[in-house]
Amino acid sequence: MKPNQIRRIEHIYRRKIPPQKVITPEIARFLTELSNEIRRQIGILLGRRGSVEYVIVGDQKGITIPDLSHYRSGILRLRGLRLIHTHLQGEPLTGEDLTDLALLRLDMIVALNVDEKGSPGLVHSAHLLPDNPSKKVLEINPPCSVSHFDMDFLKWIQSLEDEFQRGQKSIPLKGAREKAILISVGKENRESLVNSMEELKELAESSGVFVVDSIIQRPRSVSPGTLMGEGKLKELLVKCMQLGVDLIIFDQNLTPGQMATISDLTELRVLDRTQLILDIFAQRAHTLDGKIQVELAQLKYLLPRLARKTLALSRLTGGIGGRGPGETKLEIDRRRVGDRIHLLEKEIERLSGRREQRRSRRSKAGIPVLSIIGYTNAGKSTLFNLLTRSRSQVEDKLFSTLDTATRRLRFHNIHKVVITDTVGFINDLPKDLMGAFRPTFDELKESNLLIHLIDVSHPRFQEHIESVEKILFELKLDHIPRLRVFNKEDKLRPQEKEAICQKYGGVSISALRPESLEKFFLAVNRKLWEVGTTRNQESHSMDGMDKARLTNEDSFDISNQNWVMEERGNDGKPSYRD
Ligand SMILES: Nc1nc2c(ncn2[C@@H]2O[C@H](COP(=O)(O)OP(=O)(O)OP(=O)(O)O)[C@@H](O)[C@H]2O)c(=O)[nH]1
Ligand SMILES: [Mg+2]
Repeated sequence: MKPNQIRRIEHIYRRKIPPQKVITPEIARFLTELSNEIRRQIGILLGRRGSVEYVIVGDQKGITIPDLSHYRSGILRLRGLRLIHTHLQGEPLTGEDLTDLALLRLDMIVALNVDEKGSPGLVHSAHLLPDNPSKKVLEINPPCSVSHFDMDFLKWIQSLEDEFQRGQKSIPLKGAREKAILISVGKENRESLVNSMEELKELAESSGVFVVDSIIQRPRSVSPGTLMGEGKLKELLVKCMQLGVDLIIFDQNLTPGQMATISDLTELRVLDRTQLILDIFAQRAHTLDGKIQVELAQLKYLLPRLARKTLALSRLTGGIGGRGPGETKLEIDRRRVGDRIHLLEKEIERLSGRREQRRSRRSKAGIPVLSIIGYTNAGKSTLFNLLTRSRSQVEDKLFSTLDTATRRLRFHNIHKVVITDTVGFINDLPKDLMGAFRPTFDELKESNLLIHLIDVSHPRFQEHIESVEKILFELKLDHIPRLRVFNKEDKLRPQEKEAICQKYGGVSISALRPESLEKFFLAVNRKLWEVGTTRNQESHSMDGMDKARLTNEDSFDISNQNWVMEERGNDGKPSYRD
């Protein structure tokens, strides 16, 4: 470009447009003439007061808009900038123009055609739309000449913003902490994506999120950088603005790169499945062990994501996903995170040493250990409470139990047993969480019997069984004798529960009905004392008398002292003491 052309371009910054006008015919002419002369597109970004905030010179086909992320924060608002730019080949707004409009949340985008003499031709314009019944994202106005392009811009933009706000407020939080849109992008069959999404929704709700919408996409090819294509991302962003949502949660686990790209592009807070689970754990961690384990898992997951100091991370430090246990602030500093991880690992080691001692004392005493395990929300704590008459947290939420609770009982007034309630499992249990919770899982290794509790009323209980058994295998717990117990039988018809017990092998109960536990006690009895376990030093099989007593006296009523609490701690707290 010639010096005088550069000077003229620089002069554009000094111009001001009356706030009521989108653009004046004088500036339009100035831009088209100059653009025609240099054969490049020229764009200006105008603020609400009519000041020229940026001047951009592109090439013949397009312009590149600079990073505007610092400009007017607040993802749910329009940017407060409109883009006016020239089009040299008489073309209307392009796909790219409309993507910019959405991703940058511009007040308006205007393409000014340049005719062959360099004068302004047709004006093409578009703007984003607030929530509307036809679910349209944006409005493209009919093209017109500059002189006809006349509106009170200030009044118009204010009413547009008001409408956006009304739309955002139309979805109340209903007691939740925040709103989110859930997204799943994958090539699996639709059914498995839908099922997994269903579970993500439960997870989100358990974490206190109100799910505004969930979007499942099965593209022919998954875009490696952003998972969803740019077009879909654009629609999603506008939807978020329309509905007042600034959090999106992916059902898939995102790579550090994907997470950074998506949150840079959209400026939304982005979480994935693992982070959501970690967040729930962070909310539920109450004991020192639990807090340390969760913090370690969070930091390990976060560490590779700290390589780039992105917006994503600075945004992660507040609210969901950024919650460290015990209000621990997550340091955005790799080295310090590394140090902290090291410290936590040592602390976990120290604590597991203490557990080890406790365990060995227990095993010397020869008391068999029964552990209730199973998919989250199966009813483990309910059963534990029923058996031990304690009051561990029971909730219709995923992962309501995080800390292991242990009680001693006396079985049939003869046998002492230790019974534990444990953290629930879930499909794709995050790797870092498994690692951090290893001491908890290691405790399960000492069990003489794993009570695998299954919510038989769940439509996908078979998948739950598979997930749990896969995790048991991964944790090297699959050699421990196991009893499948189908819980919530009260929700099934009698024939149904019989058929399931037959098919999968096990007994059915309802942890809400003590009278339903008869077969369960018999089965435990058989597993522990009749077959006899090598680890159980007290093991002896019951003689005929005992068995007769067990069955005849309806002795499975908890209240008749067949299972006697030997030791009780404060409610809800692990009470096992040696
Ligand atoms: N209908 C019915 N509901 C049950 C039964 N057992 C438990 N529930 C309910 O299932 C929900 C989950 O129970 P919890 O005992 O918290 O389940 P959990 O397996 O400990 O769950 P996490 O600790 O979150 O993994 C609660 O709302 C219970 O009231 C049952 O036999 N029948
Ligand atoms: Mg529980």
